[in-house]
Amino acid sequence: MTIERIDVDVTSPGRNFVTAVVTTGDGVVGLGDGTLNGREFAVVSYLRDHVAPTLIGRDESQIESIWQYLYRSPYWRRGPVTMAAVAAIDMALWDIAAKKAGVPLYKLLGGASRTGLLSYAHASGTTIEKLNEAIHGYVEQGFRAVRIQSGVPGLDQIYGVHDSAPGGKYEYEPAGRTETGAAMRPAEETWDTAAYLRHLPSVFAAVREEFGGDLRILHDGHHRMSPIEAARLAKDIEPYAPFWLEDCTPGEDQTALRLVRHHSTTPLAIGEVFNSVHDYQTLITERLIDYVRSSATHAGGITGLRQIMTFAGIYGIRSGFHGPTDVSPVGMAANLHLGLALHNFGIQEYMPHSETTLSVFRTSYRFEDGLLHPGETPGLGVGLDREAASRYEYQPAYLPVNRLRDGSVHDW
Ligand code: EZ4
Ligand code: CO
Repeated sequence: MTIERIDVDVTSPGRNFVTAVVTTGDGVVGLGDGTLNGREFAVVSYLRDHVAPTLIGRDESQIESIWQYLYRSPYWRRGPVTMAAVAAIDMALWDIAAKKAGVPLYKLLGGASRTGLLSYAHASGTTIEKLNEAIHGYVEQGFRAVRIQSGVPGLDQIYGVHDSAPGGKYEYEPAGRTETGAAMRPAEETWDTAAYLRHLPSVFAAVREEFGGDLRILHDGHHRMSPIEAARLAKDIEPYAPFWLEDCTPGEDQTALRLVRHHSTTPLAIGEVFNSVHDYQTLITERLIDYVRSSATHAGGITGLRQIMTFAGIYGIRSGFHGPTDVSPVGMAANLHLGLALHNFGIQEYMPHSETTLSVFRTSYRFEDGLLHPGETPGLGVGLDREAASRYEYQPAYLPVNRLRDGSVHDW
């Protein structure tokens, strides 16, 4: 059969999502996530204006060939916009292939290598007490791993740090909506690396004391440290046996991690902003990381992410796929099917979507006893209620800008 039509849906049920809806001549529909937080319409245009017209009439079962066509042929390769667009098509084609085969997608990717995917939750608190309260909430839900982010004395607002809402809701939304109207601009936050480095080891100490040695504890540095600052933090938290330190330095500077490695045995994870296997070349061959942080959505789909994981596997490096709310339920399902099949799976980030999001995207993945499972529905196992989706209009929203105390723009 052939691809008959490609629609690109934009909807905002709680946050913005971009979804490719690919329909074949025999009426099978596949979904792919192309959401790029804060740059949504760049991907929409790439898909509508430059990709969809070139794919109509092609054999939708030629997933690898279409991936290579979209990657190699346009001359301009890689980059977050291009690779999110490639991802959206790739996921939709895998969804169609598995639906046609009548199997959940993981069975086409080699079948299950495990019974479920170890997952971690996001716990945060403006104080250590509030943070511990949030961790208790997640442990009670069955999580065996948590990412801990905490307030820092002297800093007002830190990205990803919120106290739990009453009623045990621990959600936060990465992209904030501020300054509406003509002056629509991202929020601004003030950052101080020295204050953070002084405070964070005491947070790790307190959490270990409260929860003992079994709980896996992760932390995200959001690319804010220089190599020498990152080395110091990795060394200072090492006694508390972190599961990983994520994004300690700006991602594109691959050799920065050599210095961190020289000073510490704290496991390192990086890559949520990467979009191709080439971004990992030095990191993987020099064994500078322990976990790959990419998601199918931002790394060229299941085909692109599988390339990265095959390469990583040769060096014993495992997955830790990105799973924030800006990876749509479709993208999350793609991560889960691949994770279940991979030999070198490590851990999966799990930031549950809001009820509003899940009323538009109907998922069949499940979370039980600390583990995620993609479910047994044929394909990716996610349905999009396009009627409901059309009622949620796009809302401009951005990640905050990060500045140092002197007003200079800082990494992130
Ligand atoms: O900042 O998803 O590990 N998770 C993260 C996220 C990212 C956002 C970017 O869109 O760092 O919160
Ligand atoms: Co991160």
